[in-house]
Amino acid sequence: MSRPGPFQRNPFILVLCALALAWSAPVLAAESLQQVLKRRGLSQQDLLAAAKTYVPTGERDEFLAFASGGQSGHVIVYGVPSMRILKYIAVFTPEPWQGYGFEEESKAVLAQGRINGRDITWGDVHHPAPSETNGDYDGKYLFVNDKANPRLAVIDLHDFETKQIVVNPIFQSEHGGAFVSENTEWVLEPAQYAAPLGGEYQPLERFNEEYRGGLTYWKFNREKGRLEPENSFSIELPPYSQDLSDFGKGASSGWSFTNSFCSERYVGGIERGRPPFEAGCSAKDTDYLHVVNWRKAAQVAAAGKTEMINGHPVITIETAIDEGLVFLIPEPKSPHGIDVSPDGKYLIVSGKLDTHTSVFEWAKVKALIDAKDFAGKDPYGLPILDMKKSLHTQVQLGLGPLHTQFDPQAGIAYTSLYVDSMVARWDYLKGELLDRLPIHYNIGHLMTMHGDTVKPRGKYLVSLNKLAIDRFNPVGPLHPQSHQLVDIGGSKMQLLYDMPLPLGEPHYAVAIEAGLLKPRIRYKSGTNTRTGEISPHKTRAGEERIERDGKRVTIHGTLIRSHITPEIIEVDEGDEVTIYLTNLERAQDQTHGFTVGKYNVHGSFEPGETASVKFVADTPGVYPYYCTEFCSALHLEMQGYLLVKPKGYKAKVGDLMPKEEYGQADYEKQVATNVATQATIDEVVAFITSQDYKAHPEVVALVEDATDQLGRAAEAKKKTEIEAGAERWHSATLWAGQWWQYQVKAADIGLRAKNILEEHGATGRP
Ligand code: RUQ
Ligand code: CUA
Repeated sequence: MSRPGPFQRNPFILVLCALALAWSAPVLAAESLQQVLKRRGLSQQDLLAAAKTYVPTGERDEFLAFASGGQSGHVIVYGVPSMRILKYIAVFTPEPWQGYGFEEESKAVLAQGRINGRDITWGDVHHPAPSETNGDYDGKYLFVNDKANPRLAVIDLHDFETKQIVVNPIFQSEHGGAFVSENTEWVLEPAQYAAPLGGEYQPLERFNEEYRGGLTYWKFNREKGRLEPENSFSIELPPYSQDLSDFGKGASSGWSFTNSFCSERYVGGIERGRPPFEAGCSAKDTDYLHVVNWRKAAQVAAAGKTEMINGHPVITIETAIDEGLVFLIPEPKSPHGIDVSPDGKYLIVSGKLDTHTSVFEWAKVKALIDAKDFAGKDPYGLPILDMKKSLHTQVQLGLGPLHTQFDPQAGIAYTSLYVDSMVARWDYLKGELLDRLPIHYNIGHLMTMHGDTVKPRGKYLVSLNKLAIDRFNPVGPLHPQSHQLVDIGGSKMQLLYDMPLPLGEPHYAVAIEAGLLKPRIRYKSGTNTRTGEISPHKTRAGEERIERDGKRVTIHGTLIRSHITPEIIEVDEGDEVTIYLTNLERAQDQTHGFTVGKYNVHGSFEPGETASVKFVADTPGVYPYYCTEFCSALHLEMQGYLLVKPKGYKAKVGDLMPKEEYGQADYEKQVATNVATQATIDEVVAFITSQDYKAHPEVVALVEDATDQLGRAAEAKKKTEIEAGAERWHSATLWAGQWWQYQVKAADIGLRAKNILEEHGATGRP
C-alpha cells in the first residue's frame, strides 16, 4: 500500500500550486470587442442577437422549455433564452444515467405501460402539457403522450421524474394529447387512426360500421399527482382521425375542441391498385372540428350512461347526440392545430392544405348550438353547424399554416407556415397579417412563453423545425433536430439563435416561467422517489446488513462520500440478489451511481433516495462494483467486491488485513495533518459565520452538509482514539486517515460556501 505524499493529500497546497502556475503564464493582450467581431466575421446584428441570448456564467434562464423528445420517448428540458439543455427526463424509454428502467422502482413505472403483456420500451412523444391553475401554468406537473402506443405519462415537476404511465384502454393509436383543462381536472387524449374500440379485429370492409375514433378524458387527482383510470371516461366518435385539441377557457370554459383529418373515411391500399391514403384523405375541402361539452359529458359518464369496453366507460355516439355533447363544424381540410385564444373567445384552425387560417367565434358557435340551428347531420347523426355562421374571419397567412400561439397583446398571434417555412405574426381580431419571418426549415409547432395559456408572456418564440438541412456541421445523413429562437419583443421579429437537438423529434414544446418551478434538491431520507413514499428498505448509517433466506440474498446498504457500505458481498452461484441502497447525503448535487459490472445493473441515487437493483448471480466470478458518479476526491475508491462463489466451492478465507504496516510514527504524522486541517476548517467556519450566510439558502445547505461531515469526522476520531489507546497503531493510522477524509469533505464544502458568499458579494445576486 503506497501512501500519498503531502502534496497529494493537502488540497490547500494544491490550490496554491495552481495559483503559482497561473502567475507564471505569459501575458497576452486582451482582444477588443471590435477585434473579435472582425476575426469571427460577426455583424452588429449578430452581436445584438448574442447579447439577447447570452446568459452570463453563473446566471440562470428566464424560462424553462419542455420539449417532447419524439422517438426517444423522453422529454427535453432547456433554458430560454440561452437554449442550454438542462435535462432529459426519461419517460417511456429506459435511461441508464437516471437509473430509469434499471432500478426496480422505476421498472415498476415502465411496467405500468405494458400492453398486451408486452414491455414497450420506447414511445413517440408529441405533446407536453403543464398542469394549470385558472388557465395558467402552475409549475407542478407535466403530462406527455405516446402516439404509437396510446399512453399518457405524468411527470412530477417537484423532482422532474416520471411517476405514472397509463395505457389508453380502447384506442390503437392517438396523437392529440396531452391537453389539460383550466384547473387540470381532466387530461384529454384523443385517438388518431380509427380502429375498432377495445382492440378487436374487424375487416377494413367494415370501416364505416365498426371502426371508431374517440376522446378519452383522464381524471387527474392533484393531491396524489396521479391520473385515475377508475374515474376516467371516453366519448365514442366517428372514424374521422381525430387530431390535436384544446380545452376551452374563460368564455368557452367547460368545452373542448378537437379537429380531424380524413373525415372522408378513406381506406388506402396502394398495393392493391387503389389511390393511396394521401389522395383519398384529402379529397374533400373540409374536415370536422369537434365541439364537445366535456363538463356535461363528465356528468353523463358519472350518471353511468355509458357502455363498458375493456372495463372502461364509453359514452356512445348515440348518447352523445341525445345528451347534446358533440357538435361538428366544417373546417378547412387537413387541419393540424386548434388553438383557443387566451380569453377563450376565438378558436383558430389552420388547414395544412389551405392558405387560410380560420378564426371561429365561440359566441357564434354557442348561439347556434343553443338555438339548435344545425346545417345538417353527419352519417352518424351528429349535428353539423354552418361553417360560415361560425366564423369570425379567415386570413391568408401563407402556405401550409399549422399551429398558433399567442402574445400578451390582445388579438396578436403567431402561426407556423410549414410550406413557406415562415412564422406569421398577425391579428386575429382584425384579420390582418403583420409580419413574417423566414425559418430554416419547415416549421412544425411553435412556442411562445406560456403561449397557450390565459396569460401569454411574450418575449420569445421558439420555432420547432422539421428539417435542419444545412444549418449545422454535418454529422451524417441523420441530421439533428433544429429549434430557432426568435425575439418577439419588438415590432419586427428577430431570429436570435439556432439550437440543434440530437435526441428525437420534438413535436411540441411549452415554456414555463422559471420562477414557477421549485424542484427539491434532496428527498426525505429513504424516499422511493417513484411512489413518493418512504421505502420500507430505507437504511440508516450503521443499519447496513446482508441477509440470506434460502437462495435469496438481500443487501441493505448505504452510499456516502466516498464509500459504499457494504464493501464486500459474498454470494453463491445462482443466488437471487437484491441490493437496496440509500444515499445518506443531504447535500445539493451529491448523487451516487451504482453498478455491478457484467450484470446489467445500474442505479442512480439522489440525496435521500432509496432504490434497488436485482439480479440472479448466475455466473461465478469476481465482480467489482462501484459508484458511477464522480462524486468526490476519493470517488474511484467508492468501490466494492461482489464475490460469486462457484457451486460447491469450499471457503479457505484468511484475514483480510493480515499486514501490520503502519506504526506509531505514521499514526502521529496523520494526527498532526488532521490537527492542521482542523485549523484551516476553523478559519473557513469563522469566515462563513462572520457573514450573513443564512440569507443564502444554498450556503445554508452547504453548512448543513459540512456539519454532517464534521459529525462523521468526530465519530472516526473516536474510533481512532480507541485503537490508539490499545496501541493498535496500524488500525489507528487507517482510522485517523478516515477521520481526515471526513475533514477534507467538510473543508471542500466549506470552501464552496465561502466562494458563494464572496461571489454574491461581487455580483449582488441574491
Ligand atoms: S405534431 S407539426 Cu403536434 Cu404531433 Cu404538429
Ligand atoms: Cu459516489 Cu462516486
